[in-house]
Amino acid sequence: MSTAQTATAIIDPNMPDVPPHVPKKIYLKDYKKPSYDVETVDLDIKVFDDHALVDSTLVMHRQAEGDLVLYGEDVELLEISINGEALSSEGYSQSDGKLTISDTPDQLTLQLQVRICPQTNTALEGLYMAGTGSDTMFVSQCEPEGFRKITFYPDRPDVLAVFTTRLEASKRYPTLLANGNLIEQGVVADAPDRHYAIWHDPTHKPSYLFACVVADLDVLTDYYTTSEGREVTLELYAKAEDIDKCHVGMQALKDAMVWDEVNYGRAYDLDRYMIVAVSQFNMGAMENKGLNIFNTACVLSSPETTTDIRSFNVKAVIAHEYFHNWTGNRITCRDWFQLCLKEGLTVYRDQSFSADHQSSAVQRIDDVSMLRAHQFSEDAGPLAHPVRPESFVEINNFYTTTIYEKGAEIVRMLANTLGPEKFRQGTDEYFRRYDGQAVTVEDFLSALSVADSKIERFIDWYRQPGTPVVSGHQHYDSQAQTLTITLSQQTRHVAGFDAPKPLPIPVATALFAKDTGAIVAERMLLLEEDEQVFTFENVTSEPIVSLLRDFSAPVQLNYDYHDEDLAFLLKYETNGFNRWQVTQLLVNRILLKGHHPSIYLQAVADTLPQLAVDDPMLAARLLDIPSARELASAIHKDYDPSSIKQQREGLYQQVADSLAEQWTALYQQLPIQGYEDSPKARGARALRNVVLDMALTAQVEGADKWAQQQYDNASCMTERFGALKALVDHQVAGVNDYLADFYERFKADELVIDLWFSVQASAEQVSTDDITALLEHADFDWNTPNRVRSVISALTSQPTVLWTSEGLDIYTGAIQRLDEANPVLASRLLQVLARWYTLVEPQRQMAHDKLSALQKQASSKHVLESLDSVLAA
Ligand code: 0A1
Ligand code: ZN
Repeated sequence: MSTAQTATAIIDPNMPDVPPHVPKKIYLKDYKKPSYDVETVDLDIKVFDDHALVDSTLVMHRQAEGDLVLYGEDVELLEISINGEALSSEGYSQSDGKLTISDTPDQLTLQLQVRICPQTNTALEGLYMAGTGSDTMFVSQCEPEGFRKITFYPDRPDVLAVFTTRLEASKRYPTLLANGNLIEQGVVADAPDRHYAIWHDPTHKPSYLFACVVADLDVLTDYYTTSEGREVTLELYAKAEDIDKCHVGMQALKDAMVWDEVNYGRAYDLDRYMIVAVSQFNMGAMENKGLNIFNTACVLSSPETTTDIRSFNVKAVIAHEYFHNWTGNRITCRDWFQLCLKEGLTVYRDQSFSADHQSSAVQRIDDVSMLRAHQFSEDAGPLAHPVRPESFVEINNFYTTTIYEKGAEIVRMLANTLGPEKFRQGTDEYFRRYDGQAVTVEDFLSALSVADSKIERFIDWYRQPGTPVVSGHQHYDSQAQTLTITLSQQTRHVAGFDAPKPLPIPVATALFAKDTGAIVAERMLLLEEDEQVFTFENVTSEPIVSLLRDFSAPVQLNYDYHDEDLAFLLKYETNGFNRWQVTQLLVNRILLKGHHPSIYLQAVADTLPQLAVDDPMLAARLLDIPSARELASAIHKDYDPSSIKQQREGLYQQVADSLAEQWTALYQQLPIQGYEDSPKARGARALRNVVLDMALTAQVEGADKWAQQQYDNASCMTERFGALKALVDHQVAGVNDYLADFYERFKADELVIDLWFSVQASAEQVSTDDITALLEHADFDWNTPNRVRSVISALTSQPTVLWTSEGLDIYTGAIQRLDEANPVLASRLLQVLARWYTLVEPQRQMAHDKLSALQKQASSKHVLESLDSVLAA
């Protein structure tokens, strides 16, 4: 059989021989069905002190021509047999992480025994040991290709099987969990200090959704009855000292279960839903079937230790993982090129859930800020890729904001284009048609197009990289009483892709009467050509136009507004997102185009007092000045971090000074009261922290004391940490005592100590010496991604420090150090440097040299692939 016919043919067979350090690309166009399907898998995982043994029995049948191919990495093969007959080493071949067996029967039972070493697995993929000393646990992480680090397996998402898992370990680890239902447990015969548990998952699932946990954890239990009458036991597992921080997550889980029933008609399908909190985890959380594994930062929450922002994020991540049960698990991806199929749709669903639990305008503002700061800059740089990529070397490098957040924006456009009823009709059809299957983006669009065939035109959004720029102007004809709006679109041509085509862009539009501020017309314009003219009839006087309301498409908008028009919209727009949007436009014009700030300052002064009463959270956002990093993403050449910092600080100072009179009144209007978890209370806390920072900036008399008192009398972490951040950023006298106090109070709580590290590492005045000192602190730990991010990622919020020789040495040094130990994390850190080439000289050359030096040292394909792209800029 030729290799082109095997399952492995997704690796380009035409690739010339390349030096080993240049990783091989895999192409979507080469997709081939696997030659074998797996009906059932029986796993037996025995964990010992310094290794684990994994026995597996796979019942398989042929579904296409080709050899039987299994993937395996860092696994030592001890035994292999087919239909009970042991294979000698001539019976199979092993190379490049693949085990290939030729001339196999159509129906077979494959048995394997392998040895793995979770104790030395620092990559946090496969089965790994988390923790140290007597405080350890074993956890799995299989998405995307981690299962092959547990045993040899046809580890690809289009192979779906029924798993039965036996776990065996010392009784020091009383918690033995795997997917599905617990069917048996007991003591191991001949080894009374060891016990086992057997779990059976009746659903067909790909190996990336497999999970197991061997640990000593407490559990918070609750119950939920689904709309179909199923009694579900809900269990949240955490260390004993953290179990009281699981209530927020448990409530969020129940809320998410109701929400999915009401909004998508989707009920849960097993009798048990488990969540396990682990402190060493590369990402936020993982949706394994019936057994989610969560980074502690995304599941633990209590008012005393968790800020409102993080607590809200906990709820969103719980919902996200729960929603995956239908969008990802029951309907999964045919191959990893389709990652956005599950992620874009699930992010859209979690964003909608969150919007139902706070002001929908604030939710949209936060989602769009994130998209603009991270995804727009990714799309503008050398790591730009389509939402559905066509090739990759290492799929781990594609868990990007493009696939997640831009993917969600596409689903949002589809939902808005269809309207709620048709979108529901379309998603119902998607679930009906593809339940239990591994499918593609085309399948998704084809199901939605049952509701309206124009949906299929959106496929180009999945294929084309780059952020479209929509430009427009208007013409009012007073004779004809018509307003014409001309819109055009342009997308940059990204090397390696076809010339860009015009995309269908929904532009939500409203016309406002200049005299009354009332809306006189509202329409969704669908821009589908390079340029189009839209006419509004019976417009009796020239209106102010508000475009892209609620951010109806992920594009950049250039419209010939006067600053006064924007100030008008801040006053009269009814869409909260667009009110915020105009303040951001004004700020951008001041900072990047030199506009005079007076109109902006006046507009904010006029709006703030009332908004602070009506919607304090929106008021807090209104004072946003885009971060240095977001501003940098709009600069394509000669980016000078110090000049951006200066201008940004200058404008911030002007806002603070010009409203100096108001801060005292506003701060006092928002007194510290007992803790309450409502949108209004969260809004008041957010605004109070912003006002405190403004007051300190304006050197309002007594503001130092407000910060100290807020710290001392805080009712919750949002207040205490807000005060600490203000004390640190403004170097208020006694700040070191406050930092020491914070450390002493919370030193037993890793997540709070992460905050302690990050508030210092991202401080306005931080120096590279400070960063080095933090890295040398006894509590710093390279093996815990949250801790690494609390210093290394925090540094990226101070570009004037990051883009210095010492700053880059620290940052690239961290990547180098993690390259082998944890390549997923190393590569994610590296991707943040992608826009180095926009820097002004001599920083540009210096950044280039440091990245080239890193390239010479790096060895993981994750880091090498990212460096290849990043250096090609
Ligand atoms: N599917 C998860 C994200 C995730 C991806 C990779 C991981 O390990 C390398 C872990 C989690 C989600 O979307 O929530
Ligand atoms: Zn996800």
